[in-house]
Amino acid sequence: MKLVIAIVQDEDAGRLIGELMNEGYGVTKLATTGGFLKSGNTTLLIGLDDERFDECMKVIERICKSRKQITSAPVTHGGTTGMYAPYPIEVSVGGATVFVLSVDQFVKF
Ligand code: 2BA
Repeated sequence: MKLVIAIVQDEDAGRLIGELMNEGYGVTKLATTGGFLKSGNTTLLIGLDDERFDECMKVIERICKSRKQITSAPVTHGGTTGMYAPYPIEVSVGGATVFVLSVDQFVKF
């Protein structure tokens, strides 16, 4: 069994969850915040059997789109973080950032 942790953009989350649920996956949605942009994104926890892993990754890849975003760059000045440079930068966010973990044990009470 595996646990897929997928960080996706909010814009894609609803459709991705719908599709995964239709396909019979169990999904938990967490409201999360990206450390760099400091804006909201969505993290999905998906526990699945190994045989379903490839199919799940294909669904994520198909639905989650990469988008450009303009932001002011967070900078560090003399150990002080969280200040912003006065010029905008363009970053490419997502499709999806996916971590895959092997699950030792899965228990439901
Ligand atoms: P954020 O941390 O808000 O990052 C948004 C996008 O900003 C990133 O897109 C990347 O293109 C850019 N970016 C991030 N850190 C940067 C830096 N130090 N300098 C320049 N540009 C930077 P993605 O790579 O697609 O990441 C989307 C979101 O996935 C991230 O949002 C974060 O929430 C998560 N993420 C990405 N890599 C991660 C990792 N190694 N561990 C945990 N979460 C991660």
